[in-house]
Amino acid sequence: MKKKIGASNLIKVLDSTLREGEQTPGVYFDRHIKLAVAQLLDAIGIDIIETGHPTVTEDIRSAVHNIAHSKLNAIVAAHSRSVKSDIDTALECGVGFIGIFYCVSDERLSTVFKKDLDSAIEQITDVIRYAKEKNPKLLIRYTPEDTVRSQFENVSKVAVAAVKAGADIISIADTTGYMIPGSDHNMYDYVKKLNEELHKENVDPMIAVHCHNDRGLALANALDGIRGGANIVDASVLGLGERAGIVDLAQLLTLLTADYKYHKWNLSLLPELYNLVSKHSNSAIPLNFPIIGENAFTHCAGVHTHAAAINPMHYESLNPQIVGRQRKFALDHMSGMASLNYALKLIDQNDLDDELKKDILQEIKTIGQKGRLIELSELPHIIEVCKHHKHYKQIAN
Ligand code: HCA
Ligand code: CU
Repeated sequence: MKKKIGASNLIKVLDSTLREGEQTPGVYFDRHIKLAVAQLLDAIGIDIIETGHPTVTEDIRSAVHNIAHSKLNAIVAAHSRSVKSDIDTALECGVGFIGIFYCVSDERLSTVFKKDLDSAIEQITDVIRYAKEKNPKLLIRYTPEDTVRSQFENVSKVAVAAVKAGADIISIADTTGYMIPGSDHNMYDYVKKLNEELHKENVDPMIAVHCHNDRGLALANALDGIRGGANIVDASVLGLGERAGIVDLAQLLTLLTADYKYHKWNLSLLPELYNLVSKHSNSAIPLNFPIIGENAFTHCAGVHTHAAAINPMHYESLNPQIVGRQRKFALDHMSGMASLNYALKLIDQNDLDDELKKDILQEIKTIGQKGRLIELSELPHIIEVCKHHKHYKQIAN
C-alpha cells in the first residue's frame, strides 16, 4: 500500500511560505503576490506548494483557487481543520492535496477538545474518508499536530487509522521545535520507530517532517528525519512561520543539491524569490543569511582573500554559482593587497604602480575603519583621489 507522489522515490520538498509563512506575525501576501510566489516556486521545481487555509478568509480562499487553476507543475495544497466544511471549501478551490491537522495528545484531547482518543480518531477518519470519496485522486496528508510531544501510542494508532481511511501522507510535526539530534528525542529515531509501527500494521504511507526552528535546529532535524526515512520535507522562504519559523527553503534545497546530489531544482531563481518574499513580508534578509544573504559569498580578511584568490576552495565549501551568485572580496579595514588586486582586475585597472596601490589600500582601510564596506563602484573615484594627492605631494616636495 505504498503511496507515492509521481514516479520517483526521491525526497520531495513542500513549500509552506504561503501557509506557515503567512502565520509570521504581521505578514500577509496580497493575492497577486501569492500567485507570483507560487509561480516562482513552480519554476524552481518545488514538488508541493501549500497555498493557505482557504476557510480563514475569502481573500485566501480566492488566492488558493487562483493558484490551483494556474496550471502549475507543482501539486497545489490547501490546509484544513478536521471538519467537513473545511474540506468542502478546499475541494471547491480545486486543489490536488489537502493537509488535515488534529492534535491527539492526551493533554490537548482532555483540556481543549474534551474528547477521548477514540472519538477523535473517529472524527479524523470520517473527514479523511469524506474527502477521499469526494475526490479519489486527492492526496491527503494527516498531521497529528505536536506529533513529537504527543503520546507515541496515540500517534501510532491515529496514523494507522488515518492511512486505512485514505490518508497518503503522515506528517511528523515538531510544532514547537523541541527535537535535538543525538538526544533521546530526535527525528531520526522518531521517523524510524513510526515507520516500523506502520509496517507492522501493513500500512505504508509517505512520511513528511515539519520542523520548527525554536532551538535553531529545524534544518538539522529535517536532515535527521530524511536519514530516518522521511520522504517529504516542509520548508518556507526565509524560514518564515510561527515564532522562529521552520526550515529555510534555500538552505534545504542547496544542501539537497550540493551534498545529497539531487539535481532537480533551478536554484538560480532563489535570489529573486527571496527578494520578492522579503519585500512583501517586510523581513530583511540578514546579511549573513546562508546562501542568500549579501555576505554569504564575500571574503574579507586579508589572509582569507589571499588564499581564496589562489583557490576559492580554501575558504568556501559551497560554490556561489550554485544559486547563480558571484563571490566577492570585501574592501574594508581588513583588506590586503590580494583583495585590492582582485577588485582592480574586476574594474580593468590592474596596471597601476605599486606605490599608488599602497596609497589606495591605505585609503580603503581608513574608510573601512568607519565601519563600512567600500562598493566596487567607489573604487575608480578612490583611485582618482589617491592619484591627485600623490601628484600634489610630489609638487609640494
Ligand atoms: C498549524 C500548526 C502546524 C501544522 C502542520 C501541518 C504545526 O499552524 O496549524 O498541518 O502539517 O507546526 O504543527 O504548522
Ligand atoms: Cu508549523
